[in-house]
Parts: sequence; structure tokens; C-alpha cells
Amino acid sequence: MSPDASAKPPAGEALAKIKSIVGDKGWSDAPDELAPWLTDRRGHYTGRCALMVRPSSTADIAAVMTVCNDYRIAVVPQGGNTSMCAAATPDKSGTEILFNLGRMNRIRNLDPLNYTVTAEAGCILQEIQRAAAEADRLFPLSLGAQGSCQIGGNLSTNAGGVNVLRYGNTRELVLGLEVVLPSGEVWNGLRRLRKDNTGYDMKHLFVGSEGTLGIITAAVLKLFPLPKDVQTCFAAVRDVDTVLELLARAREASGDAVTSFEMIGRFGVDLATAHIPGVADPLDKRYELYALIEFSGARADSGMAANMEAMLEGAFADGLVLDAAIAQSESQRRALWKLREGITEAQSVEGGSIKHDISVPVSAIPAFFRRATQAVVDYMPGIRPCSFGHVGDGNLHFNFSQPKPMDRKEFLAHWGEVNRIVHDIVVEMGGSISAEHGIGQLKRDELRHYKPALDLDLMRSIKAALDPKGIMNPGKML
Ligand code: FAD
Ligand code: 2HG
Ligand code: ZN
Repeated sequence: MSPDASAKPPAGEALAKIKSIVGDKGWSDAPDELAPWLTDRRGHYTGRCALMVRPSSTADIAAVMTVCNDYRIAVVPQGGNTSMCAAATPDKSGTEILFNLGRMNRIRNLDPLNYTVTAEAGCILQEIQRAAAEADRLFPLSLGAQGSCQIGGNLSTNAGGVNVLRYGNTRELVLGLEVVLPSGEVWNGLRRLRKDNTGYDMKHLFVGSEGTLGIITAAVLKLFPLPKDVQTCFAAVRDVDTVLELLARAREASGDAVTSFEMIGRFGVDLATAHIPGVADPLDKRYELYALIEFSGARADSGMAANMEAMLEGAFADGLVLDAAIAQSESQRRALWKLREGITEAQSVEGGSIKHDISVPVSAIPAFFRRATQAVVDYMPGIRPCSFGHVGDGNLHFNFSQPKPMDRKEFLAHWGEVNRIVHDIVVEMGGSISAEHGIGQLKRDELRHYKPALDLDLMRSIKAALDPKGIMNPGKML
């Protein structure tokens, strides 16, 4: 495998072939059109590319990929460019082809009785949710970036989000894939089957592979009954130990119908209310820690409101919950989610942030939270912990904002040390240094540091077997 497949500028002849395959609407090299796609969402990486292609069919993607393979041109697949680890940002060489999937946005099939939708990779997540709802079905993948991320990106990062507790990660939601391989061949694995034990399950190689093994062009996704009774509350919780007891009670009270269980620290609420227009604190008094909890019943008469009230009353009587607000309408429910999902944006407005997307066994969350928070605060007094996230999955966005008086650049220079403090504790506790965001460029060195050598060898063997020329998203993950 060539470590520097992207080092040589692509031959003019190759670029001409690619342009003629995709037609005038299918490519651009205009700096103003390229600019939004060359910098990652968090603004830490900016790259260049020889050409951006926007193909509109699997056949065109395969034909372009064949040219790239023949001429050994590196390619970077890109969906909505919402990656938290710069996984879709090209390098600085200016020799890579950026594959924008935005025009691959058709829903090919929606089969309500098979509970499946077959969508092209460039479909925006929210559009798939909407199409499913119109057919009285639920596509449960849900995350803050759903208005701009694409299903191809979700699959390639094995995205998590706020409904994993009930429905699983993206990996659990896929039945079949269509993938253009680095050779330009099309692997048609678009099966709509719930059972298929006919050898290695190839689709799972591509899920979570961050564009390093092929270009996903379409997927068959699982649908579920559209819940008719959704109840959401925002509860002030006594402390971090209490959060898990509350989760257990929520599962019990709802008949195991908890679809989201998110933890939010006070600082996250302060940031969202300060920086996101229209977000207000749902409770009158200030508390240190909150849980955003959602129950979903399939039937309108599932009794989820009574279940939620009973759970909160019991928790209040036992001193686990200090105060709570239950959304009384869809607009109140949306307001609670706006607060939760606004924290990422609000934290970036507040200044420099050092982030960790960690998971530990769910029961280890309180111990991890206390120990790692203390370790980082000891390292840098004045640093502002901003932990929130999918605590029901054992996944915290264990983030830190810069001390107020510190210079942003000076703060970010501590990135490596802070990562090391947190990740050492995570790994010691049997956790993961990337629960749902992937590796990309940002965590490549961390992966190399923490992943056992045999795991890395196996990953490299798979990469070499599928992408012998090393042209798929080089420099990402491995
Ligand atoms: P991109 O960022 O464009 O690409 C991501 C990776 O996938 C890259 O490696 C790229 O090369 C590859 N890729 C993209 N499309 C294809 C394709 N068709 N074929 C092959 N490879 C491809 N993530 C979570 O898991 N949970 C969350 O709750 C969550 N919340 C977020 C909230 C906000 C506000 C933001 C900005 C991000 C959030 N993310 C979350 C991260 C991000 O949205 C997800 O990783 C998402 O799945 C990326 O999708 P995308 O289309 O933007 O992919
Ligand atoms: C979320 O859950 C996202 O909101 C983003 O995964 C987390 O900003 C972050 O660190
Ligand atoms: Zn998240």
C-alpha cells in the first residue's frame, strides 16, 4: 500500500476523463464553491483538493472511481461535512478528489410492510425521517446534525445519537448496502433481509470505516412503528450517582420504553441559554445536574404520561430528583431538545474547547465522571467542565471550555495533555476513546496509542485487501 498515494498531482488527462463522466453539473474547481467543503466543522483542519465531483448516480461514481484507481488518485468521500474529527476533510496536498455525495439523494424504495427504506447515500438524515413518518413509520437515528448530515456519512461513522438506548447505533439499523469499491466495482449488497447467514457479513466492514474502504452509494435501513405517545421531561437530579438509579427507575416505570436518557451539567444549560437564541432554562431554580428523559409508546393510549409522572413522583419523594418539567406540547418538547442539542454550538461560541467522546460501562459513569473531572481540574485550575451526553449508553461528551481569562490558542495547546489524562482513565476503566464520532484525522494518533497492536494489524490487513493502492481517504483513521 502506498503511504502517499495522494502525493502526485492527478494527470490532466485523468481529470478530463472524470469531468466528462460527471458532466458540467457534476464537478467544480471554483474556490468559492469548494471553500465550505475544505474546512472541517470544528474549524481545526483546512485542506485542498484537485477537483470536487458531485456525481448523481452509482454508475458515475463507479466510472470516476475506476479512473482514480487506474491513475492512482486519492479520493475523500464527503457527506454533510459534520464530522467531529475532520474525517471528511482532504489533506493539504491539493491532489485529492473530493467526492461530494449531495446529488445522490433519492429514496429508491419505502416498504412499510417490510419496515424498510432504501435510500441513497446523499439523503439528508432528516429527509429519511420525514419520508418514514409520512408512511407512519419511524427511522429512529436522531442527532443534532440531522438537518445537514447524510445517511452515507452516518453509516460511515456508525453514528450514535439520542435514540441508541432503544434502537441501537446506525450499525443496528442497516440491512443492506451498495458500495463502490476502490477498484471501481460495485458491490451490490442491497438486501432487505432480516436473516442472511451466507458467510462474512460484508456490510459491517463498511459501517464505521470512515470512507477508507469504499464509497457507500445506497443503503437499506430498518424502520419501526411510529410512536404515538411520546413524553419528555427535564429533571434536576441530585448527583451523578443518582442518574443511573433514575435510569433504572425510568426503564421500570415505562415498561422499558425509554428512548432517550441524556445527562446535562449546569454549565451546558448556562451555555445554551446564553448563546442559542430562544433557549430558556426550563426550571425556575438553578441545579448542578439534569437528565433529559423521553419515553415512547407505540400506541396513543400507551399511558406514558402517567408512567413518567409516577416515576418522577417516586424519585422526588426519595430525593433523587429535585425538580422537573414535563413537556406539555410538541413545541415544549422541541424546546427541551433545542437546549440539549444546542450545547455543541454554544460551546464553540463560548471559546476554545477540548473535547472527548468517551464511553465506559454504564455503571462506571459516576466513578469515571468524578475521577476524570478532578484530574483535569487539578491539571488546569479554572478550566470549565462541560459534560453532557448519552449517559444511558455509557457515552459522555466529556468536554472542557477554556478558563475565562485564558487565550484560546494557549488553551488549545494543552489539547494533547488533557486528552492523555482523560483517555488514560477511560482505557483503565475498560472504555473507548471514541464512542460515536469516529477517528478521522483528529484521533488518529490516539488510536495508535491506545489500540492493541493486533487490532491495528487486523485493520491494516482489511484495508490492504480492499484498497491495495491506498487511495481511499488516506490519512484518516489508520
Ligand atoms: P461527513 O462528516 O461528511 O463524513 C464523515 C465520514 O464519513 C468521513 O470519513 C467521510 O469520508 C465518510 N463518508 C461520508 N459519506 C460517505 C459515503 N457515502 N461513503 C463512504 N464514506 C463516506 N455524531 C454522533 O454519532 N452522534 C451525535 O449525537 C452527533 N451529534 C452531532 C451534533 C452536531 C451539532 C454535529 C455538528 C455533529 C454531530 N455528530 C454526532 C457528528 C456527525 O454529525 C456524525 O458523525 C455524522 O454521522 C456525519 O455525517 P456526515 O454526512 O456529515 O459525514
Ligand atoms: C451531541 O451528542 C454530539 O450533541 C456532539 O455528539 C457532542 O459537541 C459534542 O462534543
Ligand atoms: Zn453525541
